[in-house]
Amino acid sequence: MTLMGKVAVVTGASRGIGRAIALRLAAEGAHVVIDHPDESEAAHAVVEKIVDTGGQAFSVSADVSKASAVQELFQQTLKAFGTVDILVNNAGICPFVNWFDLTEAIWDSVHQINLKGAFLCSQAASRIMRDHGHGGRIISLSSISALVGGSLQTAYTPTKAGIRSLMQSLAIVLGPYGITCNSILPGSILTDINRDHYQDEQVLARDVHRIPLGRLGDPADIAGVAAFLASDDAAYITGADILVDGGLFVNLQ
Ligand code: RM4
Repeated sequence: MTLMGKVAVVTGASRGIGRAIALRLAAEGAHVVIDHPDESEAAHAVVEKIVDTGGQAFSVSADVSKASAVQELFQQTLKAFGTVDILVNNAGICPFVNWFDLTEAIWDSVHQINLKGAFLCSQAASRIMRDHGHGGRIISLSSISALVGGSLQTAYTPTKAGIRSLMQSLAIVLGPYGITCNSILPGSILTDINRDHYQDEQVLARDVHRIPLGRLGDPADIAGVAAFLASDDAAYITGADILVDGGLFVNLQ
């Protein structure tokens, strides 16, 4: 129970990695706000799971790419829980698309949600953390794709590199307020974001073969790292990134 009474906002928390992080932070005693794009049923199920196990949580449908929706998200958080201690920027999309088929609309939607969403939420959360004077944690889901390319992810990989860089810059700006800013870089974690992509058995076998630990990651593999970065044990870590990829990145030959 390393997060007893802390208030956490997790974006994109109705499923996948965001859901796993929300459940883990709640298990550590945090009050959790489940942000979701428009998946009320799934988000409510996460809330129910937390409340049924004695935790406190509620869900908000907020498109993180819209400043007004982000303001509303944090207003509802303040109204319900009085502050914000932890922000997890998890919301993200990753359309797998051929470079020559990539449209402006697809590019814009990926950048609006993944990178602009992290900007808007981090600014709103850090204003509250600064004004309340109790420090805080900003944890952003970057990716192994911040470090390497993806032939079908040409709109997506720049956003993940941008998120990692944003955390590095915010670590400088927000350090004086006791707010740490760090990135988690997942490798290939099986979730809805890539489930269709991995329907191709050959693609799945190729990727698993390259992972020294011999399996795709599970959202729970990420949740524990988020809980650590949110805890007092990570008080002196900021501007850092933690690769959670089963060894995929280092396995060149
Ligand atoms: C990650 C990495 C994974 C992919 C997800 C969607 O950055 O590229 O392989 O499945 O994105």
